[in-house]
Amino acid sequence: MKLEAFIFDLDGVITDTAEYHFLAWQALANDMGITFTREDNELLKGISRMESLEKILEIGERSSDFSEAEKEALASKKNDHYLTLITKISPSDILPGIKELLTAIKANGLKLGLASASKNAFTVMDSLELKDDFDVIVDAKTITNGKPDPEVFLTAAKLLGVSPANCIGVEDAVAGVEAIKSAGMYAVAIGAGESFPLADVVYSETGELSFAKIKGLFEKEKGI
Ligand code: B16
Ligand code: MG
Repeated sequence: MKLEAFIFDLDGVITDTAEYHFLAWQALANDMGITFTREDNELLKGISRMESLEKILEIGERSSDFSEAEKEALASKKNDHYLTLITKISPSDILPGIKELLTAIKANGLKLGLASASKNAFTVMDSLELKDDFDVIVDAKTITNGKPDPEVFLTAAKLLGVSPANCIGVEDAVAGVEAIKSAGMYAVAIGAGESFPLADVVYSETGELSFAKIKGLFEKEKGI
């Protein structure tokens, strides 16, 4: 057993697209007369576009008001707005500490994977100029079951040719941490400690991530 790879979530870990998802969902909710708060938005992190819409309709008690075709149109409208919000994304939007962590991972000969629930992951990674730094990118278009199912993390490990037990997953969503743990990986969470009882370690901000510290904690846990 030895550390072989890091597998990162995208939205909320590598860059703060979570804010743009929130703004686009909030605008759509407002149009429908539904109040959608930042607190509500926490429920949407890491889950798919359609599941997110379903949750918003639940919040507004309008779950039975729309046909499947109408829901598709609403989700599309949100995505069009989201795409306009992310046009300005550039490498300066990479969250603090991430570039340094990616550099240290590569310098130590480990593999790098991305496991995102977003269908826009390639677009965002391209804008951040990070696409070529990753050995594999698995997004929502590649998989059948979204987080908290482990499929996206297991697919990344398989494509990297590493055992899940030798991987560290990094996530900002409760559903994402659940997916990492179900995949049998070591879980690093970003956010409020009390939100992540399943995580192996929690940091409140990406700026606190340190390759040496995380590797040390992983090795201690595994008794290496
Ligand atoms: P899209 P991640 C997830 O990405 C987001 O956290 C989640 O809020 C969003 O609903 C989901 O992607 C789908 O995104 O509408 O772009 O396909 O955090 O897993 O990288
Ligand atoms: Mg995320």
